[in-house]
Amino acid sequence: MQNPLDISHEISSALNRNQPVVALESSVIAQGLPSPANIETALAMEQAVKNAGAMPATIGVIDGKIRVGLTEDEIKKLAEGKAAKLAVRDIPYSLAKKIDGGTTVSATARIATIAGIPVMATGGIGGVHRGASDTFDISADLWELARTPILVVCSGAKAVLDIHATAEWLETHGVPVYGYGTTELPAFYSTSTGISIPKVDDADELAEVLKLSGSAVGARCAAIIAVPVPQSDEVLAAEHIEKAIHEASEKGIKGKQLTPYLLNRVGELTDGKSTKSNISLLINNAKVAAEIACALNAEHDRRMGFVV
Ligand code: PSU
Ligand code: MN
Repeated sequence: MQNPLDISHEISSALNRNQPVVALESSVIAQGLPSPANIETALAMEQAVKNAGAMPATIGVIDGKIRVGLTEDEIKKLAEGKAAKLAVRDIPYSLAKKIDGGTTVSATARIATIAGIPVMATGGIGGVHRGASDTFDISADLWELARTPILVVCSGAKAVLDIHATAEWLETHGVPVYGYGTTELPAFYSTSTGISIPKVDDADELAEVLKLSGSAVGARCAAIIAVPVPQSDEVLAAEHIEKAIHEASEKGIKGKQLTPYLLNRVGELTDGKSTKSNISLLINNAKVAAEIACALNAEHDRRMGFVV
């Protein structure tokens, strides 16, 4: 049987030469953003990674292959509105049945780790949904983060979630969350949750902490790097979010449809302001992820004695 993991030539040679690579998820292209903003944002995220000196590897499933390093045409294909939303458990079936799909944080984290890419970027991770004590709706992202050693650069958990319950879940499962220049867990479109997190000032300081995660406590899980949305694009959308959640429950929307429905509906209710904020934080997170990937590489080179 052929290996279903298909890493582009450019990315595998970058990894072999130990150059910085950043993995990017594609559920945000397939389900998270409206068209054509989804294609524009995916390409802008790749460009932001390149501008910061790293190589982007957007991950998705196309024609029965897990592609690490989607081409522009493949990104466009996932953006057409027909692609599936793929968490880790959905990948084998999508490969066997040749169902094209965008990978969520959970699937992207797992695939990136198998491919040897230590850093990924997204907008906001999935988490504990409001009302989860009745619905049990907790994103597969969380379990994956508890068992997959990758850095996830994001703006916290998505604002439509129960952020406090999500933060508790991460604490219980030992997944560290570091604030990138902030002492407060951001809330996706907005910067404030009142939840305190340890702050790192820059990529070099983070690289030092991560080195100690391995050497001091043998950490085997992910680390979340929480980056606030750029201030000029912050949106306070609490009432619109409540309304969207209420409508979703009235319409019986649940399961994997819920998050895309809420993001889209909040976008409509805020006249596109939340979508603009989402795009801004996605591009900024891609840039920060690249800076971190470069700092981790420099740290690695120092340890290997290449740089004194
Ligand atoms: N970040 C965004 N937009 C998105 C997502 C993240 O700015 O659409 C996606 C990620 O792929 C994440 C998924 O894994 O939403 C969570 O979906 P769920 O709550 O169904 O697990
Ligand atoms: Mn869910």
